[in-house]
Amino acid sequence: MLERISDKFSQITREISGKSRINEKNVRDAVEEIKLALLEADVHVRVVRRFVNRTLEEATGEAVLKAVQPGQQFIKIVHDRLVQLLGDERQELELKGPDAVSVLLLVGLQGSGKTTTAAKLGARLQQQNDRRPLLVAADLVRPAAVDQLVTLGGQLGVPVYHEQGASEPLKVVKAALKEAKKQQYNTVIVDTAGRLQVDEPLMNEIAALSKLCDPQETLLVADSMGGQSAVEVAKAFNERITLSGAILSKFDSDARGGAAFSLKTVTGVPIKFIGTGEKATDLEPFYPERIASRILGMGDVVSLVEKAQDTINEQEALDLQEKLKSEQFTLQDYLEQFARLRKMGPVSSVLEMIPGMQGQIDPDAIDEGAIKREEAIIQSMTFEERYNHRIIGPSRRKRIARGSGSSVYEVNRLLKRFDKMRSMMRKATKNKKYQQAMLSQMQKG
Ligand SMILES: Nc1nc2c(ncn2[C@@H]2O[C@H](COP(=O)(O)OP(=O)(O)O)[C@@H](O)[C@H]2O)c(=O)[nH]1
Ligand SMILES: [Mg+2]
Repeated sequence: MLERISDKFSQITREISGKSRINEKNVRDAVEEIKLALLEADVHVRVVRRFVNRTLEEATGEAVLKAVQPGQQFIKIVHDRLVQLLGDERQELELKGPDAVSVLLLVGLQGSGKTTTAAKLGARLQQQNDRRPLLVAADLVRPAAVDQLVTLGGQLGVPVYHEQGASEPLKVVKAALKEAKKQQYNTVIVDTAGRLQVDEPLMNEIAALSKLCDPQETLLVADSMGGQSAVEVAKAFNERITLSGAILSKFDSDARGGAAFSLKTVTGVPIKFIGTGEKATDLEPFYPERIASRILGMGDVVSLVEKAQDTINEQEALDLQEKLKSEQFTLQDYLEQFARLRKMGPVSSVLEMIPGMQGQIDPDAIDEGAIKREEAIIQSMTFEERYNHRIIGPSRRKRIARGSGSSVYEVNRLLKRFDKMRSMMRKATKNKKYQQAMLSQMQKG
């Protein structure tokens, strides 16, 4: 699945993420390589051009080039752009509630995987408590098509409505809808006939079927390996009968991903599922995010960058540094650091990331309980006190101790330590080399 395009992209990301500094030329070179990779993957040329322009626009800005980890920032931009090409959010099926009948009309060329996909969808929906699917054999062109669906349905335990020897799909579908009402099937999946290419008789038949059954979902099943021709097919269908989504079959055999990358942008039709094999379970929801990460060979990089961004973004890091330098680092900041950093793991590993702390602390000596008590103490202070702990007099210390379930001794000790730590940090931040190390440490997460 996507081996070729993944290889290319992983190579590009490896190269650029290894650089500690990048300039505009590095970015342009990388984007050029990406462009070639996309074209080679059979992505629509207009889509590629747009991708290139937007990525360059975003990635050559100061914010990226001057970032602490510019390579990773760049990759993040590419990643987000790819996600956008693939359609952003995961698109669910939009069906009526369980008390009404929802129809899914599957359309596409011959051999694109409609019948297989109909069965897979049936099996999938049957797993849901609120769905009672009925498959409908409305491909009456190929003699074996009805039998194929009946066999698949039988294997999966999904009922199939079919009429032996029927020749009019409209009649069959009409009868199937009646049957669904009667038997309380609420999800009717109609398998239709394909042609070798898009032609008038096919379109007419599909349009008539669509009119008859007023489908909630009209899903194009397209062979992923077709690349741009799959996109052309989608366009043709969508012009005649509005498609609500596409299912890319045979995604498992598609090394390039051209269809996946162009379809949404060119036609506006979202990809809802991918077929990933011949078995009934080989149907997966289409997650743009996961595909993009897979292609970049960076599942973990993205989540790491996001984690680090979530934890502390660069602006915050710089603000913090400024505060440290000017002695405006307050107990509130200290508290926020703990809260933020705790999200990332055990306190002991996280403390190493606090400015000025690296190498100053023996991680084994850290008592997590003590840190929780410190947090409680700070939380018992007013905001004013957190911003300027020097105003905390003896009676307030007593109150704070009581409020946090600690002793006055512990409150005093915290305040003393905080003063000491702050002056230590201030010294550290005046050292340029140290600053750099700190920032990169913080960004790395
Ligand atoms: N590897 C793979 N094969 C598939 C997939 N979907 C369908 N096929 C195969 O493609 C062929 C044509 O499928 P079929 O459902 O009969 O296409 P239809 O003519 O559109 O109904 C069959 O041999 C299927 O097993 C898929 O996601 N992966
Ligand atoms: Mg078929």
